Amino acid sequence: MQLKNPILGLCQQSTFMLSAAKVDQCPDDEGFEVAFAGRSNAGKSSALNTLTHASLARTSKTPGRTQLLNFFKLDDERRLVDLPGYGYAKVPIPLKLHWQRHLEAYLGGRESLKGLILMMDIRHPMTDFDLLMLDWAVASGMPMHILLTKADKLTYGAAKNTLLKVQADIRRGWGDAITIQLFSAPKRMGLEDAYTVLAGWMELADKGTETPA
Ligand SMILES: Nc1nc2c(ncn2[C@@H]2O[C@H](COP(=O)(O)OP(=O)(O)OP(=O)(O)O)[C@@H](O)[C@H]2O)c(=O)[nH]1
Ligand SMILES: [Mg+2]
Repeated sequence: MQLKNPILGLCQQSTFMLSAAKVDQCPDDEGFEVAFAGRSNAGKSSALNTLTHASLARTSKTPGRTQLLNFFKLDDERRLVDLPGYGYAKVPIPLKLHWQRHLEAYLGGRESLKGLILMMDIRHPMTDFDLLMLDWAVASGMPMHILLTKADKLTYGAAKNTLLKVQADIRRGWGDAITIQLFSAPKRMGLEDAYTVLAGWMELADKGTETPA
């Protein structure tokens, strides 16, 4: 059977590549990279694991767990990146400053970064960190797609209402280029939409249905 979306096959075969404590430890800045950003505990690692059908990224009940830039290889030119959680109060200040510097250097300087997936806990959307990231994405012309995570924590109706409200706020404040959807890791909700976004950014959208020349 042919996979409808080739990104699925790549995600299923993804492997851990390396952890970088600093920008100069990142893999060569070539090809296509998509980074998963969000406030600490928003569900970045869980979303990444659900999309890759593997337990590649470490998840934790303790916010602030991901403290390195973790790279996952999809193929020779494509990577996903789990970014460290941002804004966790209990992380010591020097470590916070260290991460802020390196995250900013990564986001600002990474040529191969094709898009940013921003995770927001559906029960606490639009934190100060999220607003900063939205501003940054618009100012730098970086494509952004938002996952409202932990949608399983609300009834479907309440989740849908939150989606519509946050979507309207974002359109008003940041324009309609930024897309948004519901997501749940345990329920595996929202996978198809997320794959479509990844495939588009990684220029894989049409290859699966191409007829050979
Ligand atoms: N119910 C539910 N829980 C989730 C979901 N996604 C994540 N969680 C839980 O939320 C907690 C944090 O998830 P992580 O994926 O580790 O969050 P993170 O954003 O990577 O956190 P840091 O790396 O610390 O910044 C864990 O206990 C997860 O099991 C979801 O969709 N539904
Ligand atoms: Mg994490």
